[in-house]
Amino acid sequence: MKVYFGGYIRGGRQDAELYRKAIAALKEKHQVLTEHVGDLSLSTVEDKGDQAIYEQDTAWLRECNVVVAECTQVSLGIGYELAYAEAHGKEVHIFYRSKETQLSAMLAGNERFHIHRYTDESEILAQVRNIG
Ligand code: 6K6
Repeated sequence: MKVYFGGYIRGGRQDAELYRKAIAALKEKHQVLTEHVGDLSLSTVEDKGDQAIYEQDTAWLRECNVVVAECTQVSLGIGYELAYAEAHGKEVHIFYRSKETQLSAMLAGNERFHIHRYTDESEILAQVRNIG
């Protein structure tokens, strides 16, 4: 399957290493369209420009089969992506550390979303390997 992985970017990159490992686990069985989300070497300031990012990411959201999003950190970009994915009928998996955050009711209350709580890295890696 083609996977769109979404993670927090402009607000901070504190979970980028975790995203990189989750993407690597997904790549054991799937194609991941958004590997840059886990790339710590990429700058969040000098990127390719907002319009190009928006056009590319929405094209990948239309192309993918499944969306996987890590939502422990609050991100407007991910919230937008999840609504866009739902509007396009995509399967959506949301992961978050329930000890650190209370997930927005707009995600937790949506029965079309698959919500996964986890506590540590080994748990999310096992959970993403179960997708598909
Ligand atoms: C820097 C580091 C990695 O990529 C970059 C360049 N910037 C972006 N490139 C591609 N997608 C982006 C970029 N900034 C945000 N996005 C998309 O929005 C990603 O798909 C994320 O899932 C989401 C994060 O939004 P914010 O609001 O946390 O930035």
